[in-house]
Amino acid sequence: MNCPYTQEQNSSLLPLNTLDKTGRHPCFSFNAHLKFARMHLPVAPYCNINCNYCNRKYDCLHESRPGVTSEILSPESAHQKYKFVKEKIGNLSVAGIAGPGDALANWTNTRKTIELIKQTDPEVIFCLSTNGLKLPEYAPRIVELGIKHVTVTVNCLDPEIGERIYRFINYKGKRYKGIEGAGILINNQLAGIEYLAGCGVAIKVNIVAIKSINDRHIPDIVKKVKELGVFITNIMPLIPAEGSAFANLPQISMKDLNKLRNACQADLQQMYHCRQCRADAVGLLGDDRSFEFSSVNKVCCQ
Ligand code: CLF
Ligand code: SF4
Repeated sequence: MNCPYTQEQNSSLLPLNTLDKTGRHPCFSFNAHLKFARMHLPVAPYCNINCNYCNRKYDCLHESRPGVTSEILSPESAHQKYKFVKEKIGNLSVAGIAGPGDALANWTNTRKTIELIKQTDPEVIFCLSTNGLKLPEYAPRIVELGIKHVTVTVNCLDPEIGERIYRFINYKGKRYKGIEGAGILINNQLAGIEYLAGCGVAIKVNIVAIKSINDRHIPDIVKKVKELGVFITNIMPLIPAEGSAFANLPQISMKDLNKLRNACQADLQQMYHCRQCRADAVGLLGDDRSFEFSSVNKVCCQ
């Protein structure tokens, strides 16, 4: 799957109109993360796969991890909220769609939200986060919409490892499990990444490090996605979420995680400053203000 727009790109050859934005993106640029804020618009409730580490039912304002949000917004309310937050946070540079499900499994909402915000703020950087299953279908539309920053979570290249991480995928009206499901997911992720990178989109690959399941395989993932033109990888520790299949798995230690990141840094730029944000996070990466801007005024898990 090759991008029809440009012949060849790689991370060091991102076009200037992408690189200019990357310098203001707090996740893609370490230097930007203390200066620029991001806002997640939780307009994507559905997901088309089932990762064993995910539990989106657990909504808690004290909980900070991907998949958690206090409210789901329509594209129109997300647009209203964006305008409100932009007035209060002048250094807001990124509008991101990071769930709580999958941005591409909710494409109508995702596209509409981006179109509405673009009319108000043509300078904002749009950012999408996806499991990648629908990338072959939507990558051309991502490019057409002018999105220059995309994150794809790739936890393995080998379907035999994948069947231990993904319970199932729902694809083109059918449910696939085991090696077959993991194989389709991995193929789609890699094809979509190659296409987007070829079109000059900056790609970050998130990798969830899961002890004794994929941790030793991670350097191979980094090498492979580098070949495909990925800009940066973000190796994150598993958060054993209550109620998920991996609730009782041990977490990788920060020492081992950083060892892994340092080893992979020899191949490709690594992200060290990820905060594993909520799907409705607002503010600087290190200063989540989502509670301040949530219309759901409740406190849970006291
Ligand atoms: Fe959001 Fe993700 Fe875009 Fe950033 S988060 S969609 S790339 S704007 Fe950033 Fe948060 Fe880590 Fe994600 S700190 S979890 S890497
Ligand atoms: Fe949960 Fe994201 Fe996996 Fe979907 S892709 S099951 S939302 S972690």
